[in-house]
Amino acid sequence: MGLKLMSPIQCLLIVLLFGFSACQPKNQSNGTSNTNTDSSINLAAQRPVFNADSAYLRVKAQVDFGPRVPGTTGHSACYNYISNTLAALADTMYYQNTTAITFDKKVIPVKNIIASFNPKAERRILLCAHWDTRPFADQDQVDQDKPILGANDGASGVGVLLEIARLLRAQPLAIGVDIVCFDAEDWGDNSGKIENSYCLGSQYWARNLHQPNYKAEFGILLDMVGAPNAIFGFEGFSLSSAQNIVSKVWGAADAAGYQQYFRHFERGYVTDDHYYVMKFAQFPVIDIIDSDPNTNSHFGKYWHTHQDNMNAIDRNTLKAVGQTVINVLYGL
Ligand code: AHN
Ligand code: ZN
Repeated sequence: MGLKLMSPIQCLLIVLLFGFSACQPKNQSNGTSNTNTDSSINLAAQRPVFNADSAYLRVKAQVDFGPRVPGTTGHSACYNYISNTLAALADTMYYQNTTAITFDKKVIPVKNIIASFNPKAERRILLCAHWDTRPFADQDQVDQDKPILGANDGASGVGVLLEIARLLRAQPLAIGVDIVCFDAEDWGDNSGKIENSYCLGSQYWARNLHQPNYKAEFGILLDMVGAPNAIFGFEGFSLSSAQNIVSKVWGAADAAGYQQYFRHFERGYVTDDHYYVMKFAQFPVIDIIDSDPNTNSHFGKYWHTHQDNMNAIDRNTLKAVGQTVINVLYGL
C-alpha cells in the first residue's frame, strides 16, 4: 500500500495501531532533530536486551548434568549440550579434542568448544569461560573428595555466553566475535606447589589456536559471574596488561547502573584462563571474576565447596555481567 493511496482515516487507524512513524517513509528523520541525535538514539536502540531468565536456565541446564569433571558422563552430556546450543547459533564451529596429564597424574580428555560469529571480519573480540568443574571440594568441611556442582565456578560464565550467542545471532554485529569454552580449568593443585596445574584447556588453546595466528583485539573472560551480590574488582593481570579494556568494561557497567557489582578496587592477581591466553596468544584479556575480601581465598564462601549449587546463582548478577558485555560489544 503506497502512502499516496492512504485516506486520512486509514492513516489514523495505522497511527493508533503502530504509532506515528508508521505513516512516514522509513529511514527519514523528521525535520526538527539533527543527525547526531538520531544516530545516538539508534545506537541505544541497537543494543540487544540480555535476558537473565534465559541465562539462568542455561546455567541450570549445565548443573542438571551433575558435576562436569573431565572423563565423566556429566562432562560428556554437558559437552553435547554446549556444542549443540552454540552450533545452532554460530556461523562456524571448531572443536579441539586432546588429552592432558593433571597435577595428580591422571590422563584426562580436554575438549575446547569454539563458536565464531562473522568469521570473515578482521576486527574480532574473544569471549571465554571454562565449562568443566572441579573434581574435589577441598574448601568444604565435608565430602572433600567428592566433585562439586560448579554452578557458579563453571556454569555461570558459559550460561552468560550462551545467552550472548543468542543475541549475536538475532542481531549480528559488523565485527567478529569468538566464544571459546575452555575445558579442564579447574583440575588444579591447591597447595600452591605445582605451577600451571590449572587452566589446561586454555593452555592448550593458546598454544594451538583454532585458526593459525588468531588474534582478537581483546578478550573478556567470565569466571564466577553469577553469585548473589557478587563483587568484581580489578584483577591484577588484567590491570597490568589490559588496563584500557578494564576501563572500558567497568565504564560500561557504571553507565548501565551496575556499580553495585563492578567495583573500583584492586582484588589481586588470579592465575586464570586469561593469563595463559595473554602469555601464549599475545593479546589483552581481562577477567571478570567474583571476589570476597572477607575470605582467606578472596573468592566467595561457596568456592570449591558443595555450596556452589544453584543457590549460588542470582539472575540479577547474570544480568549485570551479560548486559555489560553486550553494551561493550554493541558500542564498539
Ligand atoms: C587459582 O586458584 C590458582 N586459580 C583460580 C582460578 C579458578 C579456579 N577459577 C575458578 N576456579
Ligand atoms: Zn574453581
